Amino acid sequence: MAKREYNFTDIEKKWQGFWEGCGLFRTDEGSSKEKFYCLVMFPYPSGTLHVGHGRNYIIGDVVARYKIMKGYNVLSTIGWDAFGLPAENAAIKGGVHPAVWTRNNIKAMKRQLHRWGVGYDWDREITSCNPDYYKWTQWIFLKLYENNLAYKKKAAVNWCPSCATVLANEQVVDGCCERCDTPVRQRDLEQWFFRISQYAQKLLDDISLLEGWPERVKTMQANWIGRSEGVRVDFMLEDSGKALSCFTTRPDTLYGVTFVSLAPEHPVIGKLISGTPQEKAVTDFVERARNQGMVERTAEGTEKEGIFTGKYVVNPVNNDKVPIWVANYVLMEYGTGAVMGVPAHDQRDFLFAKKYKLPIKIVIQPGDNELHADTMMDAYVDNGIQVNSGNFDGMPNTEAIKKIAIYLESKVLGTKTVTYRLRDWLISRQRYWGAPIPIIYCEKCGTLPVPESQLPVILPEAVEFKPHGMSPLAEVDSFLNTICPKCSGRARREIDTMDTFVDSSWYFLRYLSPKDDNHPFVTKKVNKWLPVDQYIGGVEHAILHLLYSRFITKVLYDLGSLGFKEPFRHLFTQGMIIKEGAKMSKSRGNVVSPDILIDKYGADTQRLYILFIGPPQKDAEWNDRGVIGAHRFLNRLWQKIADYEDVYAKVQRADIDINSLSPEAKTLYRQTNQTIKKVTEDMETSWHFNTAIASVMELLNTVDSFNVVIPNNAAEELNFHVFRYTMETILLLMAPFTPHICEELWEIMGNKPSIFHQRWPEYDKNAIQEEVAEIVIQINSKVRSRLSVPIDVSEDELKRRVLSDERVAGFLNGKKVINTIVVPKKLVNIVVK
Ligand code: ANZ
Ligand code: ZN
Repeated sequence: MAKREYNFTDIEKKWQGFWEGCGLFRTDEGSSKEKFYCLVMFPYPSGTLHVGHGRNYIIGDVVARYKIMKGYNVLSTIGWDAFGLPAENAAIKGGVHPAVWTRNNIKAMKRQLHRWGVGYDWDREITSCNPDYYKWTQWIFLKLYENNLAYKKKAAVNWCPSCATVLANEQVVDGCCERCDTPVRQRDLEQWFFRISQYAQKLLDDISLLEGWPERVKTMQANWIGRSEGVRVDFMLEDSGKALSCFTTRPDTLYGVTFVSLAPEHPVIGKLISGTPQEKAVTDFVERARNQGMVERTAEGTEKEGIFTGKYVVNPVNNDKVPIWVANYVLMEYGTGAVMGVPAHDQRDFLFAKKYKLPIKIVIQPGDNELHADTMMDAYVDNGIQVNSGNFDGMPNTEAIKKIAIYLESKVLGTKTVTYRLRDWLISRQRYWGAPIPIIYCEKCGTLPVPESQLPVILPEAVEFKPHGMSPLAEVDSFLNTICPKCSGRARREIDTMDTFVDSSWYFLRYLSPKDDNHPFVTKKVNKWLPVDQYIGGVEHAILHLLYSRFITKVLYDLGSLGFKEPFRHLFTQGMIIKEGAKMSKSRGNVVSPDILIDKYGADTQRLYILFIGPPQKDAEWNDRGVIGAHRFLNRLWQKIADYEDVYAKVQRADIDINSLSPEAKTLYRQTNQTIKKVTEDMETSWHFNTAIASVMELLNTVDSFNVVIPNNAAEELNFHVFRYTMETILLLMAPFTPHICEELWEIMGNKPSIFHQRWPEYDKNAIQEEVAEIVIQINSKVRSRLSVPIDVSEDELKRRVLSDERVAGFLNGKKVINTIVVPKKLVNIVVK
C-alpha cells in the first residue's frame, strides 16, 4: 500500500471546517460543567498579522483547547479594539475612511486567525467602533458622570501651531510635531477626566487579590499608583501672612532646607511677582517651562532649571529665611506643587543648588566618616544621625521622620498626608475616530448628560479628513447642533471623543451578552462567568489597560452592578518575538509572514515552533531553521502512526497490565505515563508549553527505538497495545498544541473525532514508579557500599553512578581502576591497583 502523505494543507482545512461545524468553541451557557473563561486581549485591527502576534492567539487557543479536554465549559472569545489614531491617520494619508480601513483589517486578521486554527465563539464577536458597542461605552461614561466620577477641567494638550491641531503624545517626537517638525507647545483645553485617583487605595489594596498575576506586573501596578506617606509642611510667606504648603516624605531633612521651589503652574506665582522687577523674567521662564511638557520635564536626563522669584518664606522649625524659586522639575499635579529644597540629601535639589549656587546644609551624618558641604560630590540620601536639627540632634533619622512629623502636627505647622502618584484619567481626545462623549452644552441649562434613552450618540460617517485644524466633528453641523434635553432650546454637543482605553476597560463584560440592545451586560451572567479565569496578553498593557479595567470593575461593583471586585483572576503575559535583535514590526521591516510559512509547512508547524521557541513568558529570537525542525518532528509523528494504518483496525484496544509486559514495553509504558504527568504539570503551573513539548519529543525518541511488530500472537499483540497506547497518548497530549494533525492521526488510528471530546489523559500511578534494584558495590571483591538504581539502568549509567558514589570515591582515592565487572541488577566489582 502506498504511503500516506502528511498533506497538511488539506488536513488543516478539513479540521477547521469540522470544528466550526460541530461548534467546538460555541459556549453553551446552560451547561452544568464548571466554567472557564479564557480571554486574549482583544486586538487593535492594525492590518495583517505577523508570526509575533501569533504567539498571543496561539497561546490563548492552547489554553482553551486544554481546558476543553479537562472537561470545562470553556468561553473563548475575540473582538476588536477598533477605535483609535492609526485608522484616522490612514484616512488623512490614504483617503480611506477609518471605518473602511478598520473593517478591511478586521477581515484580513480574521482570515489569519482561522488559518492558524485558532478557535473562538465567533457568535460573540464584538467591535468597539460599532454603535451597538459604543452605545454602552457611552453608558459607562454616564454612570461615572452621575456618580461624580467624571468631570471636566482645564488641562494641557500638545499643540502644533503650524498644523493647528492637537497631537497625541505618540505624535510628538523629540518635542516636535511628527508631521511637520514644528516645536510642539502646551495649550490648556477644557477636558474630561475620570476620577480614578479616588480609587487609588482600593486599587492598591486589592493587588493582594490578584493571586494568579506575575509578581512584576503587580509591582508595576503598585508603582504606578505610587503611594507616599509624608507631611505637608507650612512655610509662611514673608509679607502676606499666608502659608505655602510643601509635601515631603522626608520631614527629617526639614532643618536642611535652603530654598523652596514651585511648579511653573503654581497659582501663587502670579501674586508673588506681580509688580516686582522679576515679573518679566519669571513669566518668560514659566511660559518656557510649561511648553516643555510633562514627560520631558520629569525625564531623568532633562536639565533642571529654575528662576528666583525675589521672595522668601520662613522655615517653621528654625525660622530660617529661604528663597522661593520656580523649577521645571516640580510638577503641579503631585503633592502640593511646591517642594522644600534640601540639596544635602536630595540629588535633584543638589544639582539645582550647585547650578544656582544655593547653600548646602547637612542635617544627617552617616556616622562613620563625616560629610562636609563644600566637598560633597552627591547628595547623601542614606540613613544616619541628625545634626543641626535643634532638639532632634543625635537621633537616628528614621526616628526623626516620625518625631518631626508629630512635632509639626502638635504645633499646627503641618499635617501628615498620603499622596498618590496616580493622576485622574484624562479621557478626552480631540479626535474623530472614537466614541463621542455623551454630553450636551446648553446656553441656558449648562452642561448636561445625554439622556440614556438617546444613546448611542452616533459618530457621523460623512466627514472630511484634513491634516489641518480641529477634529472633523467640529465641522459637522448635524452632529454639533442638537436640542437641550432639559429646555428643548438650541444646544451643542461635546466634540471630544473618548480615549480608546475606555472602550477596552469593560469589553470583557460584553462577551456574555454581545447582542443585548437593552443592557451593557447582564449582571447574573457576568457574575457567573467572571472573574476571567485566564487573561492573556502583552506586557505592554501591564499598567494602563489593566489598571483602567480594574477601576471600571470596582466602580460597577460599588454601584451594585457587579458581584466581583477584580476582573482578571490569572494573568499571563507572553514575551515578544524578536528578529535580528529587534521586536518584530512592520516599521522595522523584520516581520515574518505567517501565510508563506503556512503554505510551505502548515499551521501546526508554525504553532509548534512558536510554542517550542522558549519559555512563553520570555522574549524569543525567531529562527527559520527552528521552523524546519518543528516540521520534521510532525513528519516523524505522522509517519510513525501512518505506517501501521492497516493494523489498528485488526488489533482491538485492550487494557494494559504493566506486570505482564516485556522489559522493553514496560519501559515505554512507564515513560508514556511519566510524560502525561510532566505535560500536565507543565500546563497547570503557568503554562510551560516548551518543556511539555520537549518531554513528548523525548517520548517519541523512545518509540523510535521500540520494536513495533505487526502482531501474530498474543505476546506480540500486547506489544502493539503498548505502542498504540503510547501513540494515542502523544496525540492527546499534543492536541492543544498542534490540533489539526492530531485530529487526523486520531482518526487514522480508528477513533472517532473530535479528539477534543476526549478527556485529557491521566497517568497510571503504579506505572510511573521506577522499579529499583539494590546494587552491591565491591572494590577488589570486598563489599564497600550499596546503591539503589532504576532496574533498567544502562551499564554505562550504572558505572557512572557507582563511581560518583561518595564512599566509593573515598576508597578509590589515589588508586588506579584496572577493570570494572558488572552483573546487571546485582553487583559491580571495581578492580584497582
Ligand atoms: C524634601 C526632601 C528631602 C525630599 C529629601 C526628598 C528627599 P515620592 O517619594 O516619590 O513621593 N516632591 C514633592 N512634591 C513634588 C512635586 N510636585 N514635583 C516634584 N517633586 C516633588 O517623592 C516625594 C518627594 O518628592 C518629596 O520629599 C519632595 O522632595 C519631592 F532628602 O521633600 B522631598
Ligand atoms: Zn437648556
